[in-house]
Amino acid sequence: MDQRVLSIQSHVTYGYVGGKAAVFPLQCLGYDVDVINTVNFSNHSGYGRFGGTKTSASELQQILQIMEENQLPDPSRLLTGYIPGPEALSVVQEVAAKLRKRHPKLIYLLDPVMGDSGVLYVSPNVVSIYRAMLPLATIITPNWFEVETLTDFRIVDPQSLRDAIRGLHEEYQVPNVVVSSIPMKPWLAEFLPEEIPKGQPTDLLCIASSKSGSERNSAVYACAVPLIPGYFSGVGDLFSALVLAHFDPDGTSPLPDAVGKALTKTHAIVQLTHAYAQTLEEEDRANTDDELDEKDPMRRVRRMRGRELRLIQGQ
Ligand code: PXL
Repeated sequence: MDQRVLSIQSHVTYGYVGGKAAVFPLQCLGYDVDVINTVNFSNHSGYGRFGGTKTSASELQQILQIMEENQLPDPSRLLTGYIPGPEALSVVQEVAAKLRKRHPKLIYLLDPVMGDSGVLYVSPNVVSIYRAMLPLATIITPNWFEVETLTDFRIVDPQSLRDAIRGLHEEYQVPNVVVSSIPMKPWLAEFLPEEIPKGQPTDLLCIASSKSGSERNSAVYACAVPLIPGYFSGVGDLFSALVLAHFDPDGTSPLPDAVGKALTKTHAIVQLTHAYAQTLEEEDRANTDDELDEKDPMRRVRRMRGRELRLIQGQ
């Protein structure tokens, strides 16, 4: 059977974030991808200068309505990412609810893109809408900060981490929770099963937790990935698309297998990108942003350009 994904996330003309990081990998893995752009920007916001438009709620509604009237085929999988405003997110909530009702076996990966490292980069009003959407999802891929924001929990030790994940499974009825790119903290070692290598202090940890309604406890999987220095945009978008693409709950690729494949491939692309960035002029490959950026905005642009994911070269 043909597999069709509806991908609702941002579009940039130049570079690889949002849909530009997700759609090509999905197509390479054999999916037809229907694309709805939530923003239409020149490049990602890390460049400092970026522009274009956000898709309004009524534009989204028009697109979805005509698709419905034309009886275009429904997707078997849904992927939603960066949706910055509450009105547009409410439209996405409606379409997710409709598809879930029509197709109970719909596989919906919801990436609740809200912020990172304590900074919210969407309207605060989207938080409650995401909470209301969680029961529609099959898999969610929040980062650490997004788990804290959704659950209103500060995660400071193994117990608060367990409580936050349990809350997502039980209060919000999410069967599969994947938290990636967690900076390794000493107390996290305690969270890992004995048989899992603890990795290096510089590793990033990925935790996946899977729970069916009838089970009392979730099954938790963890994997440490070597950290590659520098900030690369779009990595989370690529990772989420690959988790969705590889997830096969009734076959050979349940959650831990899908996450393993997605981690391996995402790591390979970041490695390729890092190796490319190393070939650039010294000042264009620096990994930290310093005060010189203020004096020379083009330097920031060159740094960002050199760190666009090498997705095509790594296909
Ligand atoms: O998830 C990364 C991302 C997606 N979309 C847009 C962005 C970014 C990161 O900067 O600017 C528009």
